[in-house]
Amino acid sequence: MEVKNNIILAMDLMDLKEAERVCEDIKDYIDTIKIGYPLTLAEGLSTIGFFKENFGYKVICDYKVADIPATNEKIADLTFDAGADAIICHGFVGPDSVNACKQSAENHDGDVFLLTEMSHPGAVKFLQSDADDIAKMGVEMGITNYVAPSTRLDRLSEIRDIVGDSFIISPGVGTQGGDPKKTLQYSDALIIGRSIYNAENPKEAVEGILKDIK
Ligand code: OMP
Repeated sequence: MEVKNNIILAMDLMDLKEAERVCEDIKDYIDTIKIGYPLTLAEGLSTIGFFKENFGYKVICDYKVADIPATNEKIADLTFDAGADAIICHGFVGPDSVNACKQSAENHDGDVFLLTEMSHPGAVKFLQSDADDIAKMGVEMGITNYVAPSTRLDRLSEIRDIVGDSFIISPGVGTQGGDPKKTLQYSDALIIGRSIYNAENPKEAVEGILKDIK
């Protein structure tokens, strides 16, 4: 996946009108948006098509799919049928569940992103100890897209070593404390939400980040 300016907007506003206003503001700089449960549950699955049709965005659906294979397949099929370009799934559920998302992605000409370690402090308690194995499993399965944290650069660097030249996208920049430029030493694109969509001037916020990473 190509991501313009190495920035993916995490659109977690829960009002489509507000989301549209932010997207209008930053559309010259951004061509890839990530939507998750907040906006989807508030406004529906049709928001995927809304962003594609009105802004031409590539849409990554962050549903952190983590169920048995049969249920994962249903979730992923619905997501791709609604127009998503990619879906994020959890790895801790094991290869059969991840494979259900991968198969669905392949059937729809889409991408699957495997979430390895998460960016928040609580991820240290359970997920961190398994994150390298999750990434190794992804490599064995032929997965070429990963999500790994900008908030722990040592961990991001280890995951980069494991997944080689796969595509990594990294959340945690800005509000969660991650540094954009340092993150891009290991990662291909930044996932950024609140520091853009909550900014008084989202366009200036993006311009500020771009200045930082150039
Ligand atoms: P901000 O913290 O507002 O920039 O948003 C970060 C976005 O990335 C949110 O949509 C989170 O749900 C998401 N995210 C994380 O923050 N940490 C992770 O480990 C994984 C994700 C994700 O899968 O996108």
